[in-house]
Amino acid sequence: MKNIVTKGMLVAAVASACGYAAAATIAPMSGLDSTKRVSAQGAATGVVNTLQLNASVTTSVSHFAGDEWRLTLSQGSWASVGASGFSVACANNDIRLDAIPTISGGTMTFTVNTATAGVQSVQCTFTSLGVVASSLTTGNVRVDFGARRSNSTLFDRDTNTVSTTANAFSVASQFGTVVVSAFNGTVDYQNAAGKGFASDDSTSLVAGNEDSLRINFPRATISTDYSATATASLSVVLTAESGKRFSFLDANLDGTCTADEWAATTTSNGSVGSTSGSITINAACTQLTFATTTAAIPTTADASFVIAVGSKFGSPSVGTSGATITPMDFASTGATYSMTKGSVAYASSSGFDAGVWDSNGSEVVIPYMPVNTTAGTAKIQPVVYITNRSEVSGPATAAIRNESGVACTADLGTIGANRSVNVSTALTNAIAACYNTSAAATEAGHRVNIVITASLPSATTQVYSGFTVGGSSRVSVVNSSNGK
Ligand SMILES: [Ca+2]
Ligand SMILES: [Ca+2]
Ligand SMILES: [Ca+2]
Repeated sequence: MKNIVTKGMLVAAVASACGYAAAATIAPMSGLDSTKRVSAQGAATGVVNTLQLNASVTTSVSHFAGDEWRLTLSQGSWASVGASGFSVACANNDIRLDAIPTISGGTMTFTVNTATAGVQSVQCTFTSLGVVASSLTTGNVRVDFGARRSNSTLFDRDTNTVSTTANAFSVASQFGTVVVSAFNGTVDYQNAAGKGFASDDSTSLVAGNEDSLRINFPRATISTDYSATATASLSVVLTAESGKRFSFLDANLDGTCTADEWAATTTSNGSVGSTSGSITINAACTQLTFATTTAAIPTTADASFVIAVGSKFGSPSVGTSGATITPMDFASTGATYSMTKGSVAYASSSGFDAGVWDSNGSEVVIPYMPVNTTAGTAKIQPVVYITNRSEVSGPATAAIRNESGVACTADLGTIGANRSVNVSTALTNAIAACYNTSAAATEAGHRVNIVITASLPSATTQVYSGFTVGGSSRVSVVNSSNGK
């Protein structure tokens, strides 16, 4: 039978020299390769259907007609006797066992038909004990011997815990530990108007600068027999950070994405590539799905799958078609992969961290700003303008901290190209919402540090900062953009 593999082992029950009753021994026979490791993936998907063991049991006590013998398999199930070409014979016919044992999962139970009275050391050879490959789980595949008299419920005759156990072979994954190299790109606002990444991972999958996600499926550090080979199906699903979208792949900027919109050469700057397979995107532009039926299965070499995302243009600018890349922090469990063959998962993750895209936009620090929202002469009102002297339009936010170190954020809206935008009210409202929790706090006012981050080129972004007291008496406050 082409798909049946035979191994040999010895199950020996030997008498102890000091008269200790029934010390049985199981050990690999000469010729048994108990170091063999069967691929769990190959066994699960039919690379081998049935593995066979040859086993030998040598008794150390007398056995009797009506006794039962049991061979117990760990990590899997016995195949039916008929399927494996099984036979059993004992030396000199001093013991005769039923030719057809009772098999239930990993237990195989024989009834002793006849036994020569007074004979204690009888060797019985079991040939072609079949193991169902698809039933195997990883670990050492062990056979335990035990016998019982007809008046006993336990198979503890002619046994002890050490010598009546033998490892036949082991089952191990042919995969090593899967490694994910996550996204880590910087959306470039300094030279690419936010439409490309600052550097190129050079995967050759995207013409311009791209950032890439790599899933490495390494082969196991130990060799396995009956390994699955060739190809499997692989699916990778990438979900955008909550509330954000892969809008740079929306080539016609109509708010929805289609499977191949990024292929448009005249309307799209965004580009996606992968080492094989097809790529689809959902209509909401929030989920990318990569699928292939030809993913290499790691056998003698590692296999990897790469997804690259970025700009198809080497130097995109404000005039390049398409939207900017939205910086995002992919959720720690926002991406999945699954390599399968039929219904068997070779390797999978129900959720992994796909990394982060940050940006190199402009950052301006206002080290100190007093704020007091009390009405009247005590009122201190920040006055902050962001000036953008570039052709790029981009969003701005503020990260604020008070004297107690409590963080607060403010959305400062979009700063259009070539203009100054007054963000004073947005800042003041955010500070009031974050910190004014009591009348006393309002009266005492706040002293805060403000860091403004804008998706704009640094060289052409300036901030004016100051404040008014009681509605007049404007005072300038130094910030890190002064002097530009
Ligand atoms: Ca490239
Ligand atoms: Ca990268
Ligand atoms: Ca669209």
